[in-house]
Amino acid sequence: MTAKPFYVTTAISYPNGAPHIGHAYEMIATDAIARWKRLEGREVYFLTGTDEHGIKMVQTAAKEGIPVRELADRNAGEFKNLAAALNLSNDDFIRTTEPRHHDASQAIWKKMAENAGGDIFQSTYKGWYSVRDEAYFDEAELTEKDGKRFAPSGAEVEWVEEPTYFFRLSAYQQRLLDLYEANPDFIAPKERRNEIISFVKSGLQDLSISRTTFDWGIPVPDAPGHVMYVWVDALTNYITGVGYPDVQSALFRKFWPADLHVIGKDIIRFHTVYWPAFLMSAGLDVQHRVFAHGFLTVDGQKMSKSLGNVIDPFELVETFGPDAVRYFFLREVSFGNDGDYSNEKLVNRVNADLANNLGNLAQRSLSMINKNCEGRVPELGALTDADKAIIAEVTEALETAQKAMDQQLVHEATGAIIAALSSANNYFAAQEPWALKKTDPARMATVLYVTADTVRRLAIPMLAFVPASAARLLDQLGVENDARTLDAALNVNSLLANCELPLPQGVFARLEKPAE
Ligand code: ME8
Repeated sequence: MTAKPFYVTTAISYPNGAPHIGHAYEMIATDAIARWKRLEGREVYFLTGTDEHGIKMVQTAAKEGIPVRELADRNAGEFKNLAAALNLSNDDFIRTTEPRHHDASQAIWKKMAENAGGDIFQSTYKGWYSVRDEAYFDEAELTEKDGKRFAPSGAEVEWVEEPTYFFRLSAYQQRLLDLYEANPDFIAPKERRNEIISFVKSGLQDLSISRTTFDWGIPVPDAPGHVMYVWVDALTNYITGVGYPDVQSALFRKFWPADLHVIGKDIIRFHTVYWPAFLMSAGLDVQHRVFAHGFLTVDGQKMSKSLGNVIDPFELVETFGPDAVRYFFLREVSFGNDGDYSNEKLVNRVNADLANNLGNLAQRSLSMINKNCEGRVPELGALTDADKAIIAEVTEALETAQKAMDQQLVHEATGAIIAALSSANNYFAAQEPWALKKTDPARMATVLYVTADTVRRLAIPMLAFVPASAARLLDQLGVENDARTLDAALNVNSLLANCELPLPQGVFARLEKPAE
């Protein structure tokens, strides 16, 4: 087992509104990845937070008639609450309005400006800007309708002309292509990688990186009137979070470069083109990998305030509980593709996999142990072919899940575990331990042991996905905390015979679809 540290981040969200399920989804998936790495025995640092500068924040606050800081404070609090409601295991929550982040952003700016080539220069930006995307666009990327122009996201763009600082992005074209070439796993999923490579090959323009028409941002060092373009400071959060500019700090040395940035598919360019170029310019190592997940729709439709179908993640957690919500997204959406939410799909998925499959197996085996084995882990006798087959299948499922998680294919990992649980349910039904009670109690004990050990081995990886419920299951099996690792899950038959177990209690209640 490798004990290499692992640094993973979510994107930081704009707190211009309350969090929606797209934000919740990204948090959940990243948390599952972080928890899995901890189960591997790695020291993990998991960062999430809010991206509080930029013109979008200014405009939203103006619409609400409140100071920008008030808007940022209110909604940043909501994002923090969401992390807690979803039972996230983040080690830090960064807000880009914090002093530590101002220091880091100004420090990286200076490094880029001082770089041998002098990567920052003053000029005038003339071009299109999308406030909703907080992004600049070339004329060629836009579509036109009724005299208005729109970015690929559908957001309207506006013409801006202002004196700004530029980052010499054009100088990084070849170095970026070399980076992608040398690191085939830098961008995932694969199709995204090809898109980015052709974008970079088509030629990179220098990037405007300061704004002069508003002041809600981090001041550019020694340049009165200029604040940093929001994406310069936003991306920098990933190094602020581990102590930059103190590159000698223990945190920075241990965790930078980040192992994985988890983001949505709309912001790949920022993470795989701009960010590595900034890092190279500042003389810092480039992150190892970026995984872009898909977008969520609701009942097949895009979420929007006007359609009134924006789902409040707090309400979801309130109705179904955090583990059900987590599980649904992790299993139902193929990570990297778009996904759809509906109450019905959630209820069906959670009932089928958690209540009827995992919950059922645990409850049936544990209550038989309670009644027939004096509430103690039974003795294991000689193994039959059927026992050996289910044990081997569980081992295989754990290996498949590990391979999937190495690629962040969370849905495949959960799928492998659930498939093994189905087989275990079939094994239990076929062995009919209840019928063995009178005829062959020793054989009954073996079947119950094999089943309980199977629940143990499959509940351990479930700690990454449904942490609270899986922990309750492991409590009921008397599994000590230090035995809750993937190595321990690979160890066969390590439940302690004769260990006294607590009274079994159902962990997964069947869900009802809420009334519309
Ligand atoms: O982009 N489904 O912030 P953000 C799935 N501040 N994911 C979604 C989604 C949906 N419907 N809507 C948004 C920003 N996301 C920047 C990031 S990082 C240095 C700065 C994802 O609040 C989106 O793709 O618009 C992004 O990864 C995250 O939620 C935050 O989006």
